[in-house]
Amino acid sequence: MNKRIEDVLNKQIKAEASSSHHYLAMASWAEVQGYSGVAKFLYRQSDEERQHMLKLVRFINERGGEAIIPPLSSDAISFNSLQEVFEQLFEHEVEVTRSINEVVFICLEEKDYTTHNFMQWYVAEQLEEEALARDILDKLKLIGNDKGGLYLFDRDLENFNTDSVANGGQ
Ligand code: OFO
Repeated sequence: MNKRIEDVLNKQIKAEASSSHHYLAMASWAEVQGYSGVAKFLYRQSDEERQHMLKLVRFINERGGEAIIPPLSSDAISFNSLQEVFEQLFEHEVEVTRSINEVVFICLEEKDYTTHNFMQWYVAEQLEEEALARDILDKLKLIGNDKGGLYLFDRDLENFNTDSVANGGQ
């Protein structure tokens, strides 16, 4: 496998692993705060990001490269509010979109059309995930500190079906 492609895909593995890990921390925080719907949504998002990572691991290994599973960062992850959780989630998604675009750019530079084709799934997925994150954040901004609004928000996320947004590449 082309070394430059292998390196940039391994960088993408790290980005997906980091998303999964952060969303897990967010889910656990939300659960402790009593936001069970938000927690359910975030646990599922975390699982999906792990699937995105695994899809890359298998792709690299099957094509003769070597996937690198990154170590966990020792940085503490903490949140003070639901709004902060979803601000961080949105920023994460924007960063992941940027890094996917970089992979696609390098695929074209290296004329690796197989990997370019493989990455199109991520491009489409990321478009939806970023839009969803922006939408959720906008809603939270409207709700502000209104307790009734936050209650309904939590209930909405409880029933949110992310399968239409992403199925983790399965
Ligand atoms: Fe992996 O799709 Fe979002 O980050």
